Amino acid sequence: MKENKMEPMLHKRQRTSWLGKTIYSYEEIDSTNTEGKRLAEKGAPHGSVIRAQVQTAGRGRRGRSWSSPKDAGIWFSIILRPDIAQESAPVLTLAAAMAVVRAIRRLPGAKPQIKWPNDVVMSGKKVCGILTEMSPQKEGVDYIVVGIGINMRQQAFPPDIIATATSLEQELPETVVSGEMLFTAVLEAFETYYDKFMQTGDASLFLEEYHGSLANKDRQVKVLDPQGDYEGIARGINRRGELLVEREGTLSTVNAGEVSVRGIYGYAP
Ligand code: BTX
Repeated sequence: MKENKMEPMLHKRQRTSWLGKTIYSYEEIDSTNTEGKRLAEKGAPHGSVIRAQVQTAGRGRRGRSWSSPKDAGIWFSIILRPDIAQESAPVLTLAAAMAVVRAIRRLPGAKPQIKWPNDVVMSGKKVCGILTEMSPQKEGVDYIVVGIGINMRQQAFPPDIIATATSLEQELPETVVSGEMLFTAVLEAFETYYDKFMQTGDASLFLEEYHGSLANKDRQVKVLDPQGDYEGIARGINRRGELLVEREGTLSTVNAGEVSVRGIYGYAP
């Protein structure tokens, strides 16, 4: 199928019931999240997926960039239009991380874990990042774009991330990874976790499963808090998706922001 740089190919899928029924597929785009927002503003329906072979301006959180070389990974975004409170939106990042973990676990020998809130790691390095962006309205949300980037084929990374990034091919040199199968598996799994989320409006229906994949759990963490950084032991998440950090016998909740886990990405004071 021929794809045009400017005009997306539209694909229809069968294996999910509502997610990815329409897929906007680009050879090249600035960022699938940015395009997702543009399409959502024009009325693209719930469950639309935007995918690109290369992103020229892939984005992370807080203006950071996301390295997205051509065909080296799966770079895509999902448009969602749930009837939920704005405070519930961050749980979708957790649902997406669960979906990626479940899909990667299908690969023989793979042991992915979640680094709360938005990374999936293998051997302590980032193999996937998730960026959830919301368009609020007076009550609730207009739409949410959940962007997922999974590193697949990189054998090398730019110098600034070489120590912290990894790819499926680096982690599983013996395994032939099909990008299409992985992409489909993530969509199928995301649909499952999203539907659980919508039953309760929170993470309660996948909380225990989440804890089983949480790299932070019972580990020393450093919370970079605007009111002052502190360290403690991460004990898991609550149903709102907040991280529970124990310090001096009391539990604090961390609802967003930066959390370093000792031993992951070099936090080793
Ligand atoms: P983040 O802010 O948690 O992480 C961004 C940081 O991760 C960067 O500052 C850099 O240090 C590191 N990094 C950059 N590229 C990579 C990479 N390929 N692998 C590992 N580490 C990297 C994470 O934000 C959220 C990323 C979401 C990416 C998806 S791709 C599809 C969608 N479109 C889009 O523009 N973003 C999302």
